[in-house]
Amino acid sequence: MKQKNSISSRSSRSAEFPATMPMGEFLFEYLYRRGVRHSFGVPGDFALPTFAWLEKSRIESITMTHEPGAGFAADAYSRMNGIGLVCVTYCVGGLNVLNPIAGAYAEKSPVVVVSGAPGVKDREKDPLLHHKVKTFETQRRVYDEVTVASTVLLDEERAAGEIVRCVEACLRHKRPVYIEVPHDMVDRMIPTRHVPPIEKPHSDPNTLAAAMNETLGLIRHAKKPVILAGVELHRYGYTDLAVKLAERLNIPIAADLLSKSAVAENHPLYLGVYGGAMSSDSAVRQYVETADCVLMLGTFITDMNMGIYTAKLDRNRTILATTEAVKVRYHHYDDVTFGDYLAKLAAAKLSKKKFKHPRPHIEPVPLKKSELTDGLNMKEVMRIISLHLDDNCCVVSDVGDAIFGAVGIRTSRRAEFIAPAYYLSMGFAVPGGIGVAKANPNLRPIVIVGDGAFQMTGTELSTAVRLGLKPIVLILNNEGYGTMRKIRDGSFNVISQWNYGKICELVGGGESTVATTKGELDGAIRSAMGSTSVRVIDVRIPRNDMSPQLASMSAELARLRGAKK
Ligand SMILES: Cc1ncc(C[n+]2csc(CCOP(=O)(O)OP(=O)(O)O)c2C)c(N)n1
Ligand SMILES: [Mg+2]
Repeated sequence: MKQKNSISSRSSRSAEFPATMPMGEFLFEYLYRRGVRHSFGVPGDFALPTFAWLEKSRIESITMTHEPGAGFAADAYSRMNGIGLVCVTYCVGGLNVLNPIAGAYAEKSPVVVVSGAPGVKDREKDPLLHHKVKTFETQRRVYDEVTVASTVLLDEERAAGEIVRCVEACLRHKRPVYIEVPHDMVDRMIPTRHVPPIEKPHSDPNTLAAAMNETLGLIRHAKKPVILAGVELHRYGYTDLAVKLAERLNIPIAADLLSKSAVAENHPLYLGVYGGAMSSDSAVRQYVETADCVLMLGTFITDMNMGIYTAKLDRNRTILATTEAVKVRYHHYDDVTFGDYLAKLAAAKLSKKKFKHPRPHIEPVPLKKSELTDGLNMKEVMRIISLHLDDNCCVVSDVGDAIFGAVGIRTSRRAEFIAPAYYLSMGFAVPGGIGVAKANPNLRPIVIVGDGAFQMTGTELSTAVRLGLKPIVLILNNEGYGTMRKIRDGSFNVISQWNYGKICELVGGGESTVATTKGELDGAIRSAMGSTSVRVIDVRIPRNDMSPQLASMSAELARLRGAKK
């Protein structure tokens, strides 16, 4: 009788593995059981045997036009799905996808990178093999900088344990991991016996009690508390817990740029996006900065989230609880997990606070007949987009004024929103839309991308067409690198003016429109919403226009960088 080995799983998907399995089969089956359903990548000779196992597995493999696109798609997919996968070949592919993986590390997105690699035999005597950079270890060493775990599967005995260790680290830390698969190892039978059990992090009970004691004291005394709902609430599935806490205590909630959409924007306790000078409106900024207790739950304190250091949050009245640490005013509590802290907080005895909304939810104002022929500007573009969003939309924003302007999107329903709002790598949104649609087929990606960023990864529309996806892609066409022009202008901000609509002909699918007025944009989005294919809208924005958020941001950046305006 075959010996069986069981691996515990976070879900009912746990089942027994045969005592030995081909490495490639175990790798993809384990990833499948831990939640991966799609892989994004580009093959290569060292990776072909691994791709063959991927093809035989239950995971759908999606070939993209370029590895950065695969990386961004996998990142967006991981944010929505809880774990994602990118498969590439050695160095030429792996190093091509490095930037998106660095972004995933910075913004805590759980992506598993599987890279094909030279075989055990190839590595003997250190020959000059194609795709090798310095040593056979180069790619893995580079990846150690952007991952929480890495392994090269050179040892059959330890391979299963190494795969489990890396995948579990990815799930626990919500950050990328790297698994290198030598091409002559992937078909070998590996034992699944020595798979380590999954260890759950736990809190030190006394430290947890002390942290809670100080937290509750601060909340009890607060007359005007506020919750800043951070992105980790969404990543770790704690959003509902935080919203219930807010509802029970009647404490208002603000989001930040990374966590925008974590809370439904029409929730009676929702204030808007806070980010210092980059806040969605002055009422949000005013409320948060005059609160006597700011409860930051899962918040990333980044320069962007905090409006390039324009945020005024005094430590004396702040609590910061994340997966990394719990800090209450000037005290730092180690060994307290985010989950335990939130659970205790949610269960704590506290009385309701008084709260009067400074500016109850304002829905975007519908277009009047008299304004239909008006030209476009960023503020109006965001208003018009807001008018069309519903629960089935996911706004995927690229970097540039798309991301600043998106702070101004205010929906009447709960539309999702994702953006590389901290790492800020251009090229995220078009492939990101593909990742979103694969992670949740019920969501329609509304991609907002600058003309410059579109020129980086817009070719992935080809992948969207092939997969039958229907993103609506709004290209904010302001003739070049508008954001850079606002900080410091020069010939380096000039790009070629493309005929963007022609991309549909090039990729063999979709339809395109040009929008120069409010009425044309409104009509184009309405028509796109009713269509079942890729829609590209070339949105003509005056060269010198910018969103109100970018105006205050670029003034801050120019001041910090010392540029003369
Ligand atoms: C990969 C990458 N390269 C360069 C930059 C620096 N950068 C930030 S915004 C920007 C210009 C973006 O231009 P566009 O996409 O047209 O958006 P706009 O600023 O015009 O709204 C550049 C070059 C970046 N963030 N990411
Ligand atoms: Mg531009």
